[in-house]
Amino acid sequence: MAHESRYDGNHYRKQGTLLHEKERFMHLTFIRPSIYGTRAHDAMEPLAFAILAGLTRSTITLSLYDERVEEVPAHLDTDVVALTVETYTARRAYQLATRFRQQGIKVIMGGYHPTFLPDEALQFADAVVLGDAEGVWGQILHDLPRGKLQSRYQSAALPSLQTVRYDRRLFQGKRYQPILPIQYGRGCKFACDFCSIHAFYGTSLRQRPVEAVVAEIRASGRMYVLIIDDNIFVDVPKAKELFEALIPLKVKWGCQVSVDVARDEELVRLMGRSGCIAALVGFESLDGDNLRQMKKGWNLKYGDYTTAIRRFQAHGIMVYGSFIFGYDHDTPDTFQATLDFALQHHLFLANFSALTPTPGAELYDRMAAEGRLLFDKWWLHPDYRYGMATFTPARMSPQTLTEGCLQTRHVFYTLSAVARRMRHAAIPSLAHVGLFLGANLLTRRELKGKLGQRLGTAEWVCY
Ligand code: B12
Ligand code: SF4
Repeated sequence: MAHESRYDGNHYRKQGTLLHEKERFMHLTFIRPSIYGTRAHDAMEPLAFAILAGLTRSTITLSLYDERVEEVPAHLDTDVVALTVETYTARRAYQLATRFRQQGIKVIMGGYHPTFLPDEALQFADAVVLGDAEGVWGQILHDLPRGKLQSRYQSAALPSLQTVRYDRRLFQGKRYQPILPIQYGRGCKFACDFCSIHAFYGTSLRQRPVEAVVAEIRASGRMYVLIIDDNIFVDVPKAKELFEALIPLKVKWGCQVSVDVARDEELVRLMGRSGCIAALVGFESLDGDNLRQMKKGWNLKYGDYTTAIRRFQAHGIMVYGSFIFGYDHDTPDTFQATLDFALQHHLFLANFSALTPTPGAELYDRMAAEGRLLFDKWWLHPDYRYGMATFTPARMSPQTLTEGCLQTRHVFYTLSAVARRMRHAAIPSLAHVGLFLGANLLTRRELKGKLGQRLGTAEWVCY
């Protein structure tokens, strides 16, 4: 619907705001690249674009192509392409960016990877956004039609999450997972050396108002919710406030937590009562020396893993364990010991990943300083394959690290192991059964498609 009252040279007046003529007709296309340029079965709604759409005037035409659920057309009739870029998708993002810049389209990039490596991203983009978009998106939309796009944008202060609005209309009709991803807060109080979260958000912790989160869940009408916060317990009273508010909604939800929360039985009981049926727990390693090396020694401070897992399970929360192999105290025997642990504790899902130094994280700088990195920029290297070791481990060969992870995943996700884990997991409801089976079958399929694949497509990336 048009609201303009008066044309004024190059500008329109819209409800009291001055609007540049070109801005009025601007077409902006959001693109989420997929790791391999092909579909992914675990794709959820990309929240960054819901936020950008919520910050964009209705006079600007918006489109979205999410390569994980649809093909990105070879040619686009658009003024600007805005890509969200993670380290694993950087190669593919640069390929797409090159294609669209050759068509005379301006390219903007934001997200983790351009924040950590803006100079690299700027070889393929006209502008990059460092950090959160909320404080700078308005300026970009102002600069674009005036031909004044700057190469870097970064908010001077961390934007508050009090008024952030998620416009999800762009996702309509796309084949995403039926789970609603929702963000309550950003940041984590810990600083594990391998993690991008601390590198991206520093020590800042911000939360949205509970009422806004509850209203968003209600409006979605969805039954399953994933709270995507990296650690929902960065502020325990706030977490409790959210859980209390979730009880009347009767939704089933999942989240990511640090294991220390399990020491508080009342808290875990409240989680279960409010509908939490699955939690991803970052165990990372069974070895105390490894945990200390990664700055996660606190993982063992509040009790052992077995007690923590039993406590979650006793309150109807299935445990999704995250494990990393390759820290300096791991040996070839670590794989079997960790696999046995995951099977014996009937974990609902598990990640067994080769430690992968990503730019921006402290670990990356340490590995680089120690001369242990095997690739110059593994994320762009044509010889790198997903799941491959990217550095020389202290007590095993890179090949043993790659193969050990592969084999551990393989055994954990064989159909007989899935059936055994499910039989012994004392699953309390049909919703749990559905999630257990659905998520295990999906993960099996996703891993088969991902492991051993080159990032991006065969197109050349100059770096
Ligand atoms: C949920 C989630 C998933 C879901 C999928 C989510 C989805 N939408 O489909 C699943 C579980 C499938 C998943 C998979 C993986 N994930 Co993941 N995931 C997340 C998580 C927890 C939340 C993502 C999210 O919705 N964030 C909320 C939005 C609002 O934040 P945002 O994207 O950062 O956007 C803000 C800014 O970055 C910026 N911005 C972002 N994009 C753009 C673009 C433009 C143009 C602009 C202007 C601004 C901008 O503005 C936004 C608002 O301020 C993040 C951690 C996190 N907190 O973000 C990890 C995270 C993104 N994942 C990560 C990884 C490594 C993976 C995997 C590669 C893991 C693996 N080894 O297989 C896979 C594959 C991912 C892929 N690209 O295909 C890493 C990425 C690290 C990095 N350096 O790139 C993260 C940061 C986790 C971590 N702790 O390190 N993931
Ligand atoms: S606890 Fe999790 S989110 Fe927080 S810094 Fe460690 S790995 Fe990252």
